[in-house]
This record gives sequence, structure tokens and C-alpha cells, in this order.
Amino acid sequence: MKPIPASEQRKVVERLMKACGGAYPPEVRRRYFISGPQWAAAYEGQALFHAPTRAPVSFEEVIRRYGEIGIGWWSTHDTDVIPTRALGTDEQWEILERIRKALAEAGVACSMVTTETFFHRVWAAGPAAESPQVRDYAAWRLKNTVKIGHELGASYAVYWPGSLGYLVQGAVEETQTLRWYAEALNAACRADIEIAAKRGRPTLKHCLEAKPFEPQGEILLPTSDAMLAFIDSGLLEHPEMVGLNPEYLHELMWGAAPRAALARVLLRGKLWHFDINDGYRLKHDVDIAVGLVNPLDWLNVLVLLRSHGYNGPFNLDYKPPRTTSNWGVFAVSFPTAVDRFITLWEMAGDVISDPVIQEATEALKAGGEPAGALDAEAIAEANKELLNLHELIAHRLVQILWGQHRGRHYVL
Ligand code: GLT
Ligand code: MN
Ligand code: MN
Repeated sequence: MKPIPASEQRKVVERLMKACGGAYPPEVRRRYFISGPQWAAAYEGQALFHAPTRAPVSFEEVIRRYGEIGIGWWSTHDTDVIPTRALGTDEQWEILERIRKALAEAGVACSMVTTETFFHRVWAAGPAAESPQVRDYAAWRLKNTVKIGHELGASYAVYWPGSLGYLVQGAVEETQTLRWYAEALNAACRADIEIAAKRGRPTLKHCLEAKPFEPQGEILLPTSDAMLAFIDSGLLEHPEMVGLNPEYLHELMWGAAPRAALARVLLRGKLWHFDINDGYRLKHDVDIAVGLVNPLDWLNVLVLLRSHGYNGPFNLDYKPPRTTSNWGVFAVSFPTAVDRFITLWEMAGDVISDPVIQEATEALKAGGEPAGALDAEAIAEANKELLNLHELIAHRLVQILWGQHRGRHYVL
């Protein structure tokens, strides 16, 4: 095989990207409420056992590239863009001005802001640590993020309390820690009400995001279900302002059926924001791009969301793989992720309107002819053949995923 000089490699990648087909133009991609996180595009490939493989990239560059690709919304942590020491200072407001300019130039809007409460050493004991100074600082950081959100025109704030927990047992009292955590959220909601009123804007939608493990050994709010219980625990002053940002992989990580987890959040009216990615059950947070591991499950998830009128953001919270080129992050990783999502979303529409699935579903709901109401045998007999339709529906979903419902088949 002939070696490919580094100077020729982009051409190969570009040619093969084209050969794949199935790419949507930027204006079509912009029709979907898809947001690109600053931290996803700026991820340098580092991990516990991994040094960075890619050079740092500025928010100007990320926002510009998102605009070119057709990702119409952008999300960020406070410290993705503002150094910790500059938070709350004049420098913060100067940076925010630069962000506003970059967003306007790229035709991209800021959808969501989130507070980093896990990276800096001040969070060694988490945002609801025993130390009152740490907790006051956490509350201030949350309030400052709310300010940033309003300044940038965001509608959502996300909280991922991954450092709310412990590594060793017995020293941290769970009920107390959760009370302290609620205090920080209460401070954020109070500040939001005030700022929103001053600015004549609606308050933000405050969304909790669960993850079952990492970085703490034991997490106090490990699942979306735990967070729903927390919202309804009576600890929050404004439970109506607080909802959820489930992440697909974070539910899979603890062994859940993501679609069932999302259904429970939908029933409680708290599905406000959704982090989309993929990965494996009972493994760590690999954050693979949407649909690369579980496309069939993803199709089913989107059927649920489409049929319940979910209209919040789809946030591309994944990590472009540990490649060595920022060019590839924007030329391959983001466009393919967005296009797979759109295809899956459109397929979900096909599923909802598919005549086979519709008729099968209706037949199941119609049930068999009336039998003796208390006669188990007679009821089972009256419904005898209908249950075959479950597997038939599952088969049809796979056919739709493969495009077979449009006549595609292999001839041997
Ligand atoms: C961190 C986490 C993500 C969350 C981010 C929001 S932080 O990257 O792994 O799942 O969505 O704070
Ligand atoms: Mn996430
Ligand atoms: Mn994740």
C-alpha cells in the first residue's frame, strides 16, 4: 500500500465523507433544535490515562464552525470560556461581549449555560461541602451563571452534580448534603426571578442532570428518577422552575432502558433538555456520538419524544473521538453526528406514520372479543394471537431502520 503523505490526508477524508452521502445542508440542520456544547468541540482528547491529542480551540472558532455546519445553538460552562479567576470581574463582561459578537456573526444562539462545579480544586469536596465558604462560593457561582445566561440570551441552565457524593463512607451525611445542595439551587432560582424581572425576560429553565458514577465513587443523585424525587422532596423553594436534562448514556450506564427513564420524566412534565450521545451499559462515560452504538434504541427513544411533542434542545454532549486533528472534529465528527440524529428523527416520523405499526398497535389495543370478565383462561384464549404483534412491531422497526420498508433488500 502506498503511504499517504500528511498533506494529502484531508483530501482522502473529504472524498470519503462525500462518498458516504446522506449529508444535510446547513439550512436543513438549522431547522432542528440541536445545540453544540463548547466543551464537546474543545475537548482535547485527555482522560485519566490519556494526554491531550488535540490543540486548544477558542470559542470564536467553535461558534464559527458550528454556524458553518448548521448547528444553530451553542451551550457552555462558565469556565469553558471565562477563567475561574476572572469570574464576576470586568474581564468576564468583556469576554461575554466577545461571545455575543461571535454568536451574532455566526448566526448561532446561546441556548444553555451551566456551572462547572467539578473541575477546580475548590470542588474537592463537591459544591455542597461541609465548609460554609465552599457552599457560599457555589451559590455565588450558580447565581453568576444565571447572570451569564441572561446576558447571552439563554433559556436553560444545567446542573450536573457529579461531585455531589463521596469516595469513602460515613464521613458525609447524605440528608444534610442534599439540603445544602438545594440551598444553592434555591439561591440560583431566587436570583433568576430577580434578574429576569429586571431584564423583562422569562426565567431560565433549571435542569438537573444525573450520572450514576464518576467522578465521585458514590453519587447522591445518581439517576433521573432520584432527581425527580429530589425536585418533589420539599427542599426546593421553586420546584416549578426545576426540571431535568437527562443524558442518554447516563441512564444506560446504570443499566436502565433510556426510553423508559425518559418516559418517567415525561410523565412528571420535567423533560426540558436532553443530552444526546451513545455508549455501553454498565461502563464508564464514554460519550460516543449519537446513534453509533445503539441506533435501534435511539430510533425508539425518538419515537417516544416525537409522539409526546418534546420540543426542547438536543444537546450534542459527546466527545469527538481521541483523534489528532481539530479539523476532523468539525469536518467529520460534528456533521456526521448531526446528520445521524436528523435521519433518526425523520425515521421516527416514519415509524409513527407506518401503516403496519399503526394497525398492529390498534389491534393490540382493541383486544379480543369479550370473554368472562373473571375467567383468566377465557380472556387469554380470546386474545390468543394478538401478542404475536409485539414481535412483528419490533421487526418492522428494524426494517424501517434498515430502509427495508422502502423496498430495500438483498438478493443472494
Ligand atoms: C460534564 C459531564 C456532562 C455534563 C456537563 C454539564 S459537564 O462534561 O460529563 O455530561 O452534561 O455540566
Ligand atoms: Mn451530559
Ligand atoms: Mn456523559
